[in-house]
Amino acid sequence: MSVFKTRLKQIQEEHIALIDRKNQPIWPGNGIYDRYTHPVLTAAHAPVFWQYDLNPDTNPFLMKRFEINATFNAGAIRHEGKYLVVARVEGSDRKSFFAVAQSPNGIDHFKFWDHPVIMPETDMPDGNIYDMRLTKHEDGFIYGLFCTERKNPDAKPGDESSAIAQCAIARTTDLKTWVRLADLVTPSAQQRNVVLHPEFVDGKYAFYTRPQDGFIEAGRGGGIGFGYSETIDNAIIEKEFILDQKHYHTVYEVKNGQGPAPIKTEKGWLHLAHGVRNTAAGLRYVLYMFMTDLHDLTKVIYKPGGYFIAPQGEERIGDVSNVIFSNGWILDDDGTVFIYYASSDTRLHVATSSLEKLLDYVINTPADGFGSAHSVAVLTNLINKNLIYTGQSIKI
Ligand code: M1P
Repeated sequence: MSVFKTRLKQIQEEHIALIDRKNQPIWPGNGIYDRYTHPVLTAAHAPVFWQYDLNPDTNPFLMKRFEINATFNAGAIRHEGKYLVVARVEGSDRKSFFAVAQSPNGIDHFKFWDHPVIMPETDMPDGNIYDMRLTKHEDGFIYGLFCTERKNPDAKPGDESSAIAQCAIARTTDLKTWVRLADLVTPSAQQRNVVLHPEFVDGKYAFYTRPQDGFIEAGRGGGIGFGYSETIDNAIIEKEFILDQKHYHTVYEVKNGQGPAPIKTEKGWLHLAHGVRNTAAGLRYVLYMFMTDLHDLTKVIYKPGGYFIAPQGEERIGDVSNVIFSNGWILDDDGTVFIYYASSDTRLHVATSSLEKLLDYVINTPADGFGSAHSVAVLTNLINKNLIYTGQSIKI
């Protein structure tokens, strides 16, 4: 058999085995959600026909002609009975683009659609696009808000890193054909992690924003912002309110950002967000949750202290290590919640929970008391209640 044919057989068999691989929950977990044994999407999930020229005459060694480096930070939606993620796919050239992968059950057998998303551009071409948040809005469209990054026109000569991040807006009804609208205009120099609220608020479109001074630094940006626009075509937010501030010595002390669009519950709007702190080993990204009031969207009514998901085991390592990031979740009809989170800017995982469990977690987990003594008091209270309840300490 030729090199070409031998390699093709091996590559195809390996790929089929990967797509067919079943995912199993890892028990007992923490009672809040279940992690799974395997990531749901990796670079290796990219179809063979994306990566190789499959003509033996033009590619006799069956070399990769288009290397996929990573598949991560994905928007998510249940659409026509399928669990869909719109993943950030990154090539070896560092450019990200979007591609839809579908699964019959939300936890395994994720398979990319044949073509990546053809995202139209505005008259300012995008340098890089990533991290789409999907919102099924009550106006009837599915919106994808994502970061568009372009070289900073004011960069000093020789500075090839300085960039401007802004919120791009596109809409669709089928996730195949996308119409690009104008980028969101806000009072802030840069924007990332912008999310469209699913309902009108006083007839206006409402946005969760993340004002930031620089490309990396949130600076005086303060936290997760919120603002309104009269329209979605040429959307403009005149004023941003900070609804969830960054805070000294917490998991969101350097910066934070809204994850997916919040889920409406009878108790309030359930939010998933990421928080960033600095360490001697660099930035550490974790997920946390909070809830806002049903009627006053700028009022946080519950906020558990600490992280909800932090990197564990192999999740800690990747292109940007020590990062957990999420921009997609799906609430199913039976109350199951599929949380799609990426690890270390490299791969995508799922964790499953339920609305009932997440409400219990958000409402009943102690808030951050902003000091060690408070944490010890909370722990002591729990220990004492348990000792009274069980009548004794557990002797080992
Ligand atoms: O590398 C970690 C994350 O960094 C950025 O997030 P933030 O804007 O909060 O700093 C984004 O580039 C995100 O894609 C990435 O996962």
